[in-house]
Amino acid sequence: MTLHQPIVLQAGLRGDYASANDGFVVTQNHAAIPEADHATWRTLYARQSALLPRHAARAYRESLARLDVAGGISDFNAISDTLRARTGWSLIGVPGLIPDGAFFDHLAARRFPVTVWIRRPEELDYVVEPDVFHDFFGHVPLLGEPVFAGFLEQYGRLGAHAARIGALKPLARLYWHMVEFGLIREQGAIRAYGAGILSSAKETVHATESAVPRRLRFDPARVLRSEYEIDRLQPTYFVIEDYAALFACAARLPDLLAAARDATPISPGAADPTDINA
Ligand code: HBI
Ligand code: FE
Repeated sequence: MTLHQPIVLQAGLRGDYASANDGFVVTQNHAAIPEADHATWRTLYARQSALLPRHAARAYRESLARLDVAGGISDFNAISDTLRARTGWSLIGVPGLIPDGAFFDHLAARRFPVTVWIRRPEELDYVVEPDVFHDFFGHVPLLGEPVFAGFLEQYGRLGAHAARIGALKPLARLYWHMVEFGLIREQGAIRAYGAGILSSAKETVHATESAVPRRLRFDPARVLRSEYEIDRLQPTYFVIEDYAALFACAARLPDLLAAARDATPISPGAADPTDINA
């Protein structure tokens, strides 16, 4: 998905930005969601959930089961009540991609932006912009995992600092590699927790089972230098041993971001002398 091209609002993006407030929040009119959209959700949910027992991280699977959302697109307010009680996170409706500043501010306040529209049936396998299936099925379950939930808030708090020191690119790489495409080792097996992986049938199998991609031990400095390409299967993944590794990384970000800003980027799929295979 095009998460990191300059977001030119209203030009070319699908959502209804005209009705958004200054935080780019829109009201999710849950009662008005057409039955066809709920049916698209159920189709995507059934296909992806079949892959979870073998490929998804335990915390993701347990949290998704608790949310009980197989039947259709959820009412964000109802889910917020459940999440708030567990980790203090709530969901806000957005028309789609929103500017970095607004995005980071929401994360820093434990508000996760979830797109209010869903892809069309003919887009089942791939949609350019993140829709409610990517945002909700991919990202929301892990907001119920306390340590990851804490990391994501700390991550958001770094947004303003990164913008000030010209390090938004390294910060976006950390999100891409560790929030969208992160892997975790559990009982000796490599499992997916990243939203970009778990919301895509192809990527779920590729990331955890294919012999093609590199799987490297998570090293924050390396991740912050690692460029990526959108709309293709990732050539390199990073593997954590636990979510505490992400939380610890957030505490070091002010120094790491400045160093990564001045370092030579590493091309997608390229090896680096510091690499350690997971
Ligand atoms: N907007 N709605 C939405 N969702 C995102 O994931 C998102 C965004 N705007 C900016 C953005 N992500 C990136 O800056 C981060 O991935 C770093
Ligand atoms: Fe995402």
